[in-house]
Amino acid sequence: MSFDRLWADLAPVGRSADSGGYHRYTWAGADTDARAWFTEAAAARGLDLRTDRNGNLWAWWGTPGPGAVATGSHLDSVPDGGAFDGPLGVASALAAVDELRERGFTPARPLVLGVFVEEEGGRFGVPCLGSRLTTGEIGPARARALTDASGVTWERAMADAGLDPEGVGPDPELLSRLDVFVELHVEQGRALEDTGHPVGVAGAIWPHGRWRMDFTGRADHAGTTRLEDRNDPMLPFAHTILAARALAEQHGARATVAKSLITPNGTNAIPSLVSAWLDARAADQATLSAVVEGVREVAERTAREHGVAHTMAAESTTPLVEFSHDLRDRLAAVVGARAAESAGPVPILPTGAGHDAGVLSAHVPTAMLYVRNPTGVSHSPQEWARPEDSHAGVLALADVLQDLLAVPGGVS
Ligand code: HGY
Ligand code: MN
Ligand code: MN
Repeated sequence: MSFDRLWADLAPVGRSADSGGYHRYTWAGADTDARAWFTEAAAARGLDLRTDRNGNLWAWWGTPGPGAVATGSHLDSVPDGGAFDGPLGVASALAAVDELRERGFTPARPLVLGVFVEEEGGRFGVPCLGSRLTTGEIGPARARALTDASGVTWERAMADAGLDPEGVGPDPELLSRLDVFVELHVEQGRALEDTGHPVGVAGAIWPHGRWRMDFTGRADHAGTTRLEDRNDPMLPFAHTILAARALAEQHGARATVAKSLITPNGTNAIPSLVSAWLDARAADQATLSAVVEGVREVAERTAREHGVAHTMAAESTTPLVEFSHDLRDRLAAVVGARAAESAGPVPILPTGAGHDAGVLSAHVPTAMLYVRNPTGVSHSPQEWARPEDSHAGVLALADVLQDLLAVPGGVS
């Protein structure tokens, strides 16, 4: 299976020799090399490669046009991320093309493989930025002004990558060509491990989002400033982290504060500013709102108690995503046809992880396949899937694409 070669070629790109984790940030070194890997693989298969106005890559098998079946995922990573989150869907899509050709299959309509930019938001802070721009969920001006940690704007980074940032924005013409989108992704959880199924189907994506919090205090000397004279932003920040966890437990949700910037970040200087990000997710919108507003209340109250100013604003939010039930069930039937009888029905899995498929689902019938992850670990160098399960994912994706491509008519 060509998957192994594709996977071996991509594996070293952006991989840290120390941790084994990946550092692929949009329009930066390793991400550029990963995009080059896709470009070469597409060219080697005679696919018609195009870069859209937002920098997403699209490799066409057949004349680009309406009624297309689309598949794909992303190549960027979280800091020190795993090998599979994103790339598994891209490599599997390329290998599925090879599998279909080995079967002697000829599509009755176009197939297009997509690679979305900035899915993790690892450099510019807004996840699924490429698909949000394409669907109009985020406006061009806001996107162009987004900056990375060193102050480089999306606009500048895109121009440095040789693309025209003035062109970013909604792409209704591209969306009109997509009849259906199927994303294969490593499972970010371990539900499949307890089943006999190497491949599962996505049910829904939890509502989730990211909120930026700024705690503005007063810089002063750590050794000479009396406690009663301090406006130390670290204290409401600390209360807020613990409150996020307590509220998540209380509501059966997820809340994480994993990124913060402390200014000036000196051992002996009380900070003037702490910026921090809340990542919150829950099975329904009301629960998510209860968690977020609970965090806001603690942050504001404890900031006041310490004479610290506080602001909190959403940087990205995603509502509940219910994938198309017809498509979901169609995929489950196709995947089930190859599954072991004894394994029972193909699992339909909810997830707290966001995906470009989730963003697209408001515009195009969308579905996802998950490949079994024995530990469930993700966003970590420890993320892993068995080679035989990755192969099962390729065969399942090829089966699903063949089913969708066999007839010229659309599913939408
Ligand atoms: O954060 C997420 O859920 C996804 O990995 N972007
Ligand atoms: Mn991810
Ligand atoms: Mn992903």
